[in-house]
Amino acid sequence: MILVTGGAGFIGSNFVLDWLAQSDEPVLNLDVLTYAGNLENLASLQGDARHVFVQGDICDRALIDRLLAEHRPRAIVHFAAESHVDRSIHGPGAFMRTNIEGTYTLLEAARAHWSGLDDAAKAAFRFHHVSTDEVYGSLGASDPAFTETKAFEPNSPYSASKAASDHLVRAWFHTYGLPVVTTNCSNNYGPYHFPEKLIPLMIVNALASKPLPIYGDGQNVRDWLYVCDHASAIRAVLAGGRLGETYNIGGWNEKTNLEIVHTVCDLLDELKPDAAGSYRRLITYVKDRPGHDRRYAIDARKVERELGWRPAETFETGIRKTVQWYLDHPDWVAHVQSGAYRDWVSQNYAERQAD
Ligand code: NAD
Ligand code: TDX
Repeated sequence: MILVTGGAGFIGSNFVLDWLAQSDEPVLNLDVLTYAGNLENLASLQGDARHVFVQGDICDRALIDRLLAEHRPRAIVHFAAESHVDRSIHGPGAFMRTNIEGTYTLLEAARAHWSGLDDAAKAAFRFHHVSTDEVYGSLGASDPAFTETKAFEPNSPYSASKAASDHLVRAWFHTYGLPVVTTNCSNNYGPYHFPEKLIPLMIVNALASKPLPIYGDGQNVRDWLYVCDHASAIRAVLAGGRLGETYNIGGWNEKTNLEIVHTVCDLLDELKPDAAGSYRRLITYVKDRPGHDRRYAIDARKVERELGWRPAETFETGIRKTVQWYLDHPDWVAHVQSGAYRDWVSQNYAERQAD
Protein backbone atom coordinates (compact mmCIF):
# COMPACT_ATOMS: atom_id res chain seq x y z
CA MET A 1 0.00 0.00 0.00
CA ILE A 2 1.04 3.60 -0.60
CA LEU A 3 -0.18 6.64 1.31
CA VAL A 4 -1.15 9.53 -0.95
CA THR A 5 -1.83 12.94 0.60
CA GLY A 6 -4.06 15.39 -1.27
CA GLY A 7 -5.42 12.62 -3.46
CA ALA A 8 -8.77 14.37 -3.97
CA GLY A 9 -7.16 17.41 -5.61
CA PHE A 10 -6.39 17.95 -9.26
CA ILE A 11 -3.05 16.17 -9.63
CA GLY A 12 -3.53 13.81 -6.68
CA SER A 13 -6.79 12.40 -8.04
CA ASN A 14 -5.30 11.95 -11.51
CA PHE A 15 -2.36 10.19 -9.87
CA VAL A 16 -4.61 7.85 -7.84
CA LEU A 17 -6.66 6.95 -10.93
CA ASP A 18 -3.48 6.35 -12.92
CA TRP A 19 -1.87 4.33 -10.12
CA LEU A 20 -4.84 1.99 -9.76
CA ALA A 21 -5.11 1.64 -13.54
CA GLN A 22 -1.48 0.49 -13.64
CA SER A 23 -1.25 -1.69 -10.54
CA ASP A 24 -3.25 -3.46 -7.88
CA GLU A 25 -1.29 -1.95 -5.02
CA PRO A 26 -3.87 -0.20 -2.79
CA VAL A 27 -3.88 3.52 -2.09
CA LEU A 28 -4.64 5.09 1.28
CA ASN A 29 -5.81 8.59 0.36
CA LEU A 30 -5.56 11.23 3.09
CA ASP A 31 -7.21 14.53 2.18
CA VAL A 32 -8.87 17.14 4.38
CA LEU A 33 -11.13 18.23 1.47
CA THR A 34 -10.56 21.95 1.26
CA TYR A 35 -12.44 23.79 -1.50
CA ALA A 36 -9.90 22.16 -3.90
CA GLY A 37 -10.60 18.58 -2.81
CA ASN A 38 -13.32 16.89 -4.82
CA LEU A 39 -14.14 13.22 -4.35
CA GLU A 40 -16.29 13.31 -7.47
CA ASN A 41 -12.95 13.07 -9.29
CA LEU A 42 -12.67 9.56 -7.85
CA ALA A 43 -16.26 8.49 -8.42
CA SER A 44 -15.10 5.67 -10.69
CA LEU A 45 -13.35 4.09 -7.67
CA GLN A 46 -16.49 3.83 -5.57
CA GLY A 47 -16.70 0.33 -4.13
CA ASP A 48 -13.11 -0.43 -5.17
CA ALA A 49 -11.42 -1.92 -2.10
CA ARG A 50 -8.00 -0.84 -3.40
CA HIS A 51 -8.87 2.79 -2.58
CA VAL A 52 -9.26 3.73 1.08
CA PHE A 53 -10.22 7.34 1.67
CA VAL A 54 -9.66 9.14 4.97
CA GLN A 55 -10.77 12.72 5.46
CA GLY A 56 -8.11 14.32 7.61
CA ASP A 57 -5.43 16.96 7.94
CA ILE A 58 -1.71 16.48 7.28
CA CYS A 59 -1.10 18.75 10.30
CA ASP A 60 -2.80 16.15 12.55
CA ARG A 61 0.15 14.14 13.87
CA ALA A 62 -1.94 11.71 15.91
CA LEU A 63 -4.04 10.82 12.87
CA ILE A 64 -0.99 10.25 10.66
CA ASP A 65 0.68 8.12 13.33
CA ARG A 66 -2.47 5.99 13.53
CA LEU A 67 -2.71 5.60 9.76
CA LEU A 68 0.95 4.63 9.40
CA ALA A 69 0.71 2.10 12.24
CA GLU A 70 -2.52 0.58 10.93
CA HIS A 71 -1.78 0.46 7.17
CA ARG A 72 2.04 0.29 7.11
CA PRO A 73 2.42 1.91 3.66
CA ARG A 74 5.71 1.29 1.87
CA ALA A 75 5.72 4.85 0.52
CA ILE A 76 4.20 8.28 1.03
CA VAL A 77 3.47 10.40 -2.04
CA HIS A 78 2.86 13.90 -0.74
CA PHE A 79 0.65 16.14 -2.90
CA ALA A 80 -1.44 17.88 -0.22
CA ALA A 81 -0.95 21.62 -0.38
CA GLU A 82 -2.59 24.96 -0.84
CA SER A 83 -1.77 25.44 -4.52
CA HIS A 84 -3.20 28.67 -5.94
CA VAL A 85 -0.82 31.63 -6.22
CA ASP A 86 -3.61 34.26 -6.27
CA ARG A 87 -5.12 32.87 -3.05
CA SER A 88 -1.67 32.92 -1.43
CA ILE A 89 -1.42 36.64 -2.17
CA HIS A 90 -4.78 37.38 -0.52
CA GLY A 91 -4.38 34.99 2.43
CA PRO A 92 -0.94 33.44 2.96
CA GLY A 93 -1.71 31.88 6.37
CA ALA A 94 -3.22 28.64 5.10
CA PHE A 95 -0.21 28.19 2.80
CA MET A 96 2.24 28.47 5.68
CA ARG A 97 0.22 26.03 7.75
CA THR A 98 -0.44 23.30 5.21
CA ASN A 99 2.62 23.58 2.99
CA ILE A 100 5.23 24.10 5.72
CA GLU A 101 3.77 22.84 9.00
CA GLY A 102 1.90 20.04 7.22
CA THR A 103 5.02 18.81 5.43
CA TYR A 104 6.99 19.04 8.68
CA THR A 105 4.32 17.01 10.50
CA LEU A 106 4.29 14.37 7.78
CA LEU A 107 8.09 14.15 7.75
CA GLU A 108 8.22 13.67 11.51
CA ALA A 109 5.51 11.02 11.45
CA ALA A 110 7.26 9.29 8.54
CA ARG A 111 10.58 9.39 10.37
CA ALA A 112 9.11 7.84 13.53
CA HIS A 113 7.40 5.10 11.49
CA TRP A 114 10.46 4.46 9.29
CA SER A 115 12.90 4.20 12.17
CA GLY A 116 10.81 1.36 13.63
CA LEU A 117 10.95 -0.75 10.45
CA ASP A 118 13.28 -3.69 9.91
CA ASP A 119 16.29 -3.12 7.67
CA ALA A 120 14.70 -4.41 4.47
CA ALA A 121 11.53 -2.35 4.93
CA LYS A 122 13.63 0.67 5.88
CA ALA A 123 15.63 0.41 2.67
CA ALA A 124 12.49 0.03 0.57
CA PHE A 125 10.58 2.95 2.16
CA ARG A 126 10.14 6.21 0.18
CA PHE A 127 8.90 9.70 1.02
CA HIS A 128 8.11 11.31 -2.34
CA HIS A 129 7.61 15.06 -2.12
CA VAL A 130 5.69 16.66 -4.98
CA SER A 131 6.80 20.21 -5.65
CA THR A 132 6.83 22.92 -8.26
CA ASP A 133 9.11 24.79 -10.64
CA GLU A 134 7.95 28.03 -8.99
CA VAL A 135 10.52 27.55 -6.19
CA TYR A 136 13.26 28.51 -8.67
CA GLY A 137 11.87 32.00 -9.29
CA SER A 138 11.44 33.84 -12.56
CA LEU A 139 13.48 33.64 -15.79
CA GLY A 140 14.32 36.32 -18.33
CA ALA A 141 13.50 35.64 -21.97
CA SER A 142 16.95 34.28 -22.85
CA ASP A 143 17.87 32.58 -19.55
CA PRO A 144 18.45 28.81 -19.66
CA ALA A 145 15.67 26.59 -18.32
CA PHE A 146 15.71 25.61 -14.62
CA THR A 147 18.01 22.71 -13.77
CA GLU A 148 17.97 20.94 -10.41
CA THR A 149 20.99 22.97 -9.28
CA LYS A 150 19.36 26.36 -9.85
CA ALA A 151 19.22 28.39 -6.62
CA PHE A 152 15.77 28.82 -5.10
CA GLU A 153 14.35 32.33 -5.56
CA PRO A 154 10.63 32.05 -4.75
CA ASN A 155 8.59 35.21 -5.28
CA SER A 156 5.05 34.47 -4.07
CA PRO A 157 3.81 33.32 -0.67
CA TYR A 158 2.83 30.04 -2.39
CA SER A 159 6.24 29.41 -3.92
CA ALA A 160 8.03 30.51 -0.74
CA SER A 161 5.99 27.99 1.25
CA LYS A 162 6.74 25.23 -1.26
CA ALA A 163 10.44 26.15 -1.25
CA ALA A 164 10.39 25.87 2.55
CA SER A 165 8.82 22.42 2.30
CA ASP A 166 11.45 21.31 -0.25
CA HIS A 167 14.18 22.43 2.16
CA LEU A 168 12.58 20.49 5.02
CA VAL A 169 12.47 17.33 2.92
CA ARG A 170 16.13 17.77 1.99
CA ALA A 171 17.09 18.31 5.63
CA TRP A 172 15.23 15.18 6.79
CA PHE A 173 17.30 13.18 4.29
CA HIS A 174 20.67 14.67 5.23
CA THR A 175 20.08 14.82 8.98
CA TYR A 176 18.01 11.72 9.68
CA GLY A 177 18.58 9.60 6.57
CA LEU A 178 14.85 9.46 5.75
CA PRO A 179 14.71 8.03 2.19
CA VAL A 180 13.23 10.96 0.26
CA VAL A 181 12.89 11.96 -3.39
CA THR A 182 11.52 15.29 -4.62
CA THR A 183 10.04 16.22 -7.98
CA ASN A 184 9.68 19.82 -9.16
CA CYS A 185 7.15 19.99 -11.95
CA SER A 186 5.97 22.66 -14.35
CA ASN A 187 2.33 23.79 -14.80
CA ASN A 188 -0.05 20.87 -15.15
CA TYR A 189 -3.30 20.83 -17.11
CA GLY A 190 -5.92 18.19 -17.83
CA PRO A 191 -9.14 16.66 -16.43
CA TYR A 192 -10.44 17.62 -12.95
CA HIS A 193 -8.49 20.91 -12.90
CA PHE A 194 -10.27 23.33 -10.57
CA PRO A 195 -11.54 26.32 -12.60
CA GLU A 196 -9.60 28.94 -10.66
CA LYS A 197 -6.45 28.11 -12.67
CA LEU A 198 -5.80 29.56 -16.12
CA ILE A 199 -6.79 26.76 -18.52
CA PRO A 200 -9.98 25.44 -16.88
CA LEU A 201 -11.08 28.99 -16.00
CA MET A 202 -10.80 30.00 -19.65
CA ILE A 203 -12.76 26.94 -20.79
CA VAL A 204 -15.64 27.32 -18.34
CA ASN A 205 -15.83 31.11 -18.71
CA ALA A 206 -15.86 30.86 -22.51
CA LEU A 207 -18.69 28.30 -22.40
CA ALA A 208 -20.65 30.69 -20.16
CA SER A 209 -19.86 33.68 -22.48
CA LYS A 210 -18.00 35.37 -19.60
CA PRO A 211 -14.83 37.49 -19.97
CA LEU A 212 -11.50 35.66 -20.27
CA PRO A 213 -9.25 37.64 -17.87
CA ILE A 214 -5.63 37.95 -18.95
CA TYR A 215 -3.29 39.35 -16.32
CA GLY A 216 -0.98 42.16 -17.49
CA ASP A 217 0.18 41.89 -21.10
CA GLY A 218 -0.45 38.14 -21.47
CA GLN A 219 3.22 37.56 -22.34
CA ASN A 220 4.15 35.65 -19.16
CA VAL A 221 5.46 32.22 -20.07
CA ARG A 222 4.64 28.91 -18.41
CA ASP A 223 5.88 25.40 -19.30
CA TRP A 224 2.87 23.06 -19.59
CA LEU A 225 2.63 19.32 -18.88
CA TYR A 226 -0.42 17.06 -19.27
CA VAL A 227 -1.33 15.82 -15.79
CA CYS A 228 -1.15 12.11 -16.68
CA ASP A 229 2.44 12.64 -17.78
CA HIS A 230 3.16 14.10 -14.35
CA ALA A 231 1.65 10.95 -12.83
CA SER A 232 3.88 8.72 -14.95
CA ALA A 233 6.94 10.78 -13.98
CA ILE A 234 6.13 10.38 -10.28
CA ARG A 235 5.78 6.63 -10.74
CA ALA A 236 9.17 6.54 -12.47
CA VAL A 237 10.92 8.59 -9.78
CA LEU A 238 9.25 6.69 -6.95
CA ALA A 239 10.44 3.43 -8.49
CA GLY A 240 13.93 4.41 -9.60
CA GLY A 241 14.90 7.87 -8.36
CA ARG A 242 18.08 8.17 -6.35
CA LEU A 243 17.60 8.93 -2.66
CA GLY A 244 17.92 12.55 -1.63
CA GLU A 245 17.79 13.71 -5.25
CA THR A 246 15.43 16.15 -6.89
CA TYR A 247 14.11 15.63 -10.42
CA ASN A 248 12.66 18.37 -12.59
CA ILE A 249 9.59 17.28 -14.55
CA GLY A 250 8.39 19.22 -17.58
CA GLY A 251 7.01 18.92 -21.05
CA TRP A 252 9.29 21.26 -23.02
CA ASN A 253 6.18 23.27 -23.83
CA GLU A 254 6.79 26.93 -23.14
CA LYS A 255 3.80 29.09 -24.07
CA THR A 256 2.73 32.64 -23.33
CA ASN A 257 -0.58 32.95 -21.51
CA LEU A 258 -2.04 34.66 -24.57
CA GLU A 259 -1.02 31.70 -26.76
CA ILE A 260 -2.74 29.36 -24.30
CA VAL A 261 -5.96 31.36 -24.31
CA HIS A 262 -5.95 31.64 -28.11
CA THR A 263 -5.49 27.86 -28.37
CA VAL A 264 -8.39 27.21 -25.97
CA CYS A 265 -10.63 29.63 -27.90
CA ASP A 266 -9.71 28.11 -31.26
CA LEU A 267 -10.40 24.57 -30.02
CA LEU A 268 -13.77 25.64 -28.63
CA ASP A 269 -14.55 27.39 -31.94
CA GLU A 270 -13.96 24.04 -33.63
CA LEU A 271 -15.59 21.72 -31.07
CA LYS A 272 -18.49 23.89 -29.84
CA PRO A 273 -18.97 26.87 -32.17
CA ASP A 274 -20.81 29.84 -30.70
CA ALA A 275 -23.31 31.72 -32.89
CA ALA A 276 -22.05 35.01 -31.39
CA GLY A 277 -18.61 34.47 -33.02
CA SER A 278 -15.13 33.36 -32.00
CA TYR A 279 -14.54 32.92 -28.29
CA ARG A 280 -11.51 35.20 -28.71
CA ARG A 281 -13.98 38.11 -28.53
CA LEU A 282 -14.23 37.44 -24.75
CA ILE A 283 -10.52 38.09 -24.05
CA THR A 284 -10.17 40.93 -21.52
CA TYR A 285 -6.93 42.35 -20.16
CA VAL A 286 -7.02 42.91 -16.39
CA LYS A 287 -4.68 44.24 -13.69
CA ASP A 288 -1.53 42.15 -13.33
CA ARG A 289 -0.91 39.69 -10.48
CA PRO A 290 1.41 41.31 -7.87
CA GLY A 291 4.94 39.91 -8.19
CA HIS A 292 3.88 37.99 -11.32
CA ASP A 293 6.76 35.69 -12.37
CA ARG A 294 7.61 36.37 -16.00
CA ARG A 295 8.78 33.00 -17.24
CA TYR A 296 9.20 29.41 -16.04
CA ALA A 297 10.97 26.75 -18.09
CA ILE A 298 11.98 23.28 -16.96
CA ASP A 299 15.06 21.40 -18.07
CA ALA A 300 13.90 17.79 -17.68
CA ARG A 301 17.03 16.10 -19.01
CA LYS A 302 17.96 14.50 -15.67
CA VAL A 303 14.76 12.43 -15.34
CA GLU A 304 14.92 11.61 -19.05
CA ARG A 305 18.55 10.48 -18.85
CA GLU A 306 18.44 8.61 -15.53
CA LEU A 307 14.98 7.09 -15.67
CA GLY A 308 14.06 7.16 -19.35
CA TRP A 309 10.88 9.13 -18.63
CA ARG A 310 9.24 11.00 -21.52
CA PRO A 311 5.83 12.69 -21.70
CA ALA A 312 3.31 10.76 -23.78
CA GLU A 313 1.36 13.86 -24.84
CA THR A 314 2.42 16.84 -26.88
CA PHE A 315 0.78 20.13 -25.92
CA GLU A 316 -1.42 19.89 -29.01
CA THR A 317 -2.79 16.42 -28.13
CA GLY A 318 -3.08 17.17 -24.40
CA ILE A 319 -4.93 20.46 -24.74
CA ARG A 320 -7.38 18.95 -27.23
CA LYS A 321 -8.13 16.09 -24.80
CA THR A 322 -8.55 18.61 -21.99
CA VAL A 323 -11.00 20.87 -23.81
CA GLN A 324 -12.96 17.81 -24.94
CA TRP A 325 -13.02 16.49 -21.34
CA TYR A 326 -14.63 19.72 -20.09
CA LEU A 327 -17.19 19.58 -22.92
CA ASP A 328 -17.97 15.97 -22.01
CA HIS A 329 -18.33 16.65 -18.25
CA PRO A 330 -20.83 19.51 -17.80
CA ASP A 331 -22.09 17.96 -14.54
CA TRP A 332 -18.63 18.03 -12.95
CA VAL A 333 -18.27 21.69 -13.96
CA ALA A 334 -21.78 22.55 -12.72
CA HIS A 335 -21.17 20.86 -9.35
CA VAL A 336 -17.89 22.70 -8.90
CA GLN A 337 -19.47 26.02 -9.81
CA SER A 338 -22.51 25.55 -7.58
CA GLY A 339 -20.52 24.12 -4.69
CA ALA A 340 -22.58 20.90 -4.84
CA TYR A 341 -19.40 18.82 -5.02
CA ARG A 342 -18.88 19.60 -1.36
CA ASP A 343 -22.00 17.64 -0.38
CA TRP A 344 -20.98 14.72 -2.51
CA VAL A 345 -18.62 13.24 0.05
CA SER A 346 -21.25 12.98 2.77
CA GLN A 347 -23.86 11.65 0.35
CA ASN A 348 -21.78 9.16 -1.58
CA TYR A 349 -18.32 8.47 -0.45
CA ALA A 350 -16.98 9.05 3.03
CA GLU A 351 -15.82 5.75 4.39
CA ARG A 352 -14.30 7.21 7.45
CA GLN A 353 -13.95 10.63 9.00
CA ALA A 354 -11.07 11.79 11.15
CA ASP A 355 -11.92 12.23 14.83
P1 NAD B 1 -5.03 21.15 -5.56
O1 NAD B 1 -5.19 22.45 -4.87
O2 NAD B 1 -5.91 20.83 -6.73
O3 NAD B 1 -5.21 19.94 -4.52
C1 NAD B 1 -4.66 19.97 -3.24
C2 NAD B 1 -5.33 18.88 -2.41
O4 NAD B 1 -4.74 18.89 -1.10
C3 NAD B 1 -6.84 19.09 -2.21
O5 NAD B 1 -7.53 17.90 -2.44
C4 NAD B 1 -6.95 19.54 -0.78
O6 NAD B 1 -8.19 19.18 -0.17
C5 NAD B 1 -5.78 18.83 -0.14
N1 NAD B 1 -5.31 19.51 1.08
C6 NAD B 1 -5.07 20.83 1.25
N2 NAD B 1 -4.69 21.08 2.52
C7 NAD B 1 -4.66 19.87 3.16
C8 NAD B 1 -4.33 19.48 4.48
N3 NAD B 1 -3.97 20.38 5.39
N4 NAD B 1 -4.41 18.16 4.79
C9 NAD B 1 -4.81 17.25 3.87
N5 NAD B 1 -5.14 17.58 2.61
C10 NAD B 1 -5.07 18.88 2.25
O7 NAD B 1 -3.50 21.08 -5.97
P2 NAD B 1 -2.82 20.40 -7.22
O8 NAD B 1 -2.80 21.37 -8.34
O9 NAD B 1 -3.40 19.06 -7.43
O10 NAD B 1 -1.32 20.26 -6.69
C11 NAD B 1 -0.91 19.10 -5.96
C12 NAD B 1 0.55 19.24 -5.58
O11 NAD B 1 1.33 19.40 -6.75
C13 NAD B 1 0.83 20.46 -4.71
O12 NAD B 1 1.80 20.10 -3.75
C14 NAD B 1 1.40 21.48 -5.68
O13 NAD B 1 2.28 22.38 -5.03
C15 NAD B 1 2.12 20.59 -6.65
N6 NAD B 1 2.25 21.10 -8.02
C16 NAD B 1 1.17 21.57 -8.69
C17 NAD B 1 1.30 21.99 -10.02
C18 NAD B 1 0.12 22.49 -10.82
O14 NAD B 1 0.30 22.91 -11.96
N7 NAD B 1 -1.10 22.42 -10.32
C19 NAD B 1 2.55 21.94 -10.63
C20 NAD B 1 3.65 21.46 -9.90
C21 NAD B 1 3.49 21.03 -8.60
O1 TDX C 1 -7.41 34.35 -14.76
C1 TDX C 1 -6.19 34.20 -14.93
N1 TDX C 1 -5.54 34.97 -15.86
C2 TDX C 1 -4.20 34.87 -16.09
O2 TDX C 1 -3.66 35.59 -16.94
C3 TDX C 1 -5.42 33.23 -14.19
C4 TDX C 1 -6.10 32.35 -13.15
C5 TDX C 1 -4.08 33.14 -14.44
N2 TDX C 1 -3.47 33.94 -15.35
C6 TDX C 1 -2.02 33.79 -15.59
C7 TDX C 1 -1.15 33.80 -14.38
C8 TDX C 1 -0.02 32.86 -14.76
O3 TDX C 1 0.97 33.57 -15.49
O4 TDX C 1 -1.87 32.49 -16.18
C9 TDX C 1 -0.68 31.86 -15.70
C10 TDX C 1 -1.06 30.56 -15.02
O5 TDX C 1 -1.74 30.90 -13.82
P1 TDX C 1 -2.29 29.78 -12.81
O6 TDX C 1 -3.16 28.83 -13.56
O7 TDX C 1 -2.84 30.47 -11.62
O8 TDX C 1 -0.95 28.97 -12.48
P2 TDX C 1 0.46 29.44 -11.88
O9 TDX C 1 0.35 30.68 -11.09
O10 TDX C 1 1.45 29.41 -13.01
O11 TDX C 1 0.74 28.21 -10.87
C11 TDX C 1 0.42 26.85 -11.26
O12 TDX C 1 1.56 26.18 -11.71
C12 TDX C 1 2.55 25.84 -10.77
C13 TDX C 1 -0.21 26.09 -10.11
O13 TDX C 1 -1.34 26.80 -9.66
C14 TDX C 1 0.78 25.87 -9.00
O14 TDX C 1 0.20 25.09 -7.98
C15 TDX C 1 1.97 25.14 -9.56
O15 TDX C 1 2.95 24.99 -8.59
